[in-house]
Amino acid sequence: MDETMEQLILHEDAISGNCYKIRLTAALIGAPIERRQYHVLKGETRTPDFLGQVNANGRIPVLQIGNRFLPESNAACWWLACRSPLVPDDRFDQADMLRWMFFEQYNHEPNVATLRFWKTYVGFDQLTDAQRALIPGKQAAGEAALRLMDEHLAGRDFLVGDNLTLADIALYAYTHVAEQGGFDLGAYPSVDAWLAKVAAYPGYIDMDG
Ligand SMILES: N[C@@H](CCC(=O)N[C@@H](CS)C(=O)NCC(=O)O)C(=O)O
Repeated sequence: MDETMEQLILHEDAISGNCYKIRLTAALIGAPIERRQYHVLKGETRTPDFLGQVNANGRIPVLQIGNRFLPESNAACWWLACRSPLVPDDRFDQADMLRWMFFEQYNHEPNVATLRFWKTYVGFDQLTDAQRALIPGKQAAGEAALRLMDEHLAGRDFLVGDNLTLADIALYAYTHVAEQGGFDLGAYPSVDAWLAKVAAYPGYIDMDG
């Protein structure tokens, strides 16, 4: 099957950085993508139809490729870009790119993205006591992730090698809106400079695009 001919549909919520990663990857490689919206705050990814047909894990983003459904943002970015210059040729660099994408999912997104979601979209007053108790730990862990990126990016243009890769896209998505989660990006000057380089890349679209 020639999968390049298949229709691509992104099941998403426009407020989600995980969904934005996929839109940004598609824009950078020039892949047309149709968008289908769900409100996560209204539980629209938890309906029997969504769970049965789109993602049994009850979450967006899901990239629909023809009649197949691919959940997990970084897997979808990989599907789109694995044969493009957004993935390095060098075997070590390729693995290093994956290293940053796993770091994003384990150290960065659960802290930086969750605090943004709670503070900007759910609202402090609506949080449960258990969620409020998690805030200081997530703040500290998010700051540690941003610090590690900042140290790595000092003297570099991009996270891996000399070019933009999926590692940059994965980490850009929630870093550029980290202030909405209460993180001070002014404390990370190399991260700040890197954000500007990603935003200046040919084909870049912003989160509202
Ligand atoms: N690891 C997943 C995380 C997906 C995820 O957490 N999605 C959130 C929005 S960003 C969601 O669908 N939340 C709705 C829910 O859990 O009901 C990815 O990278 O795609």
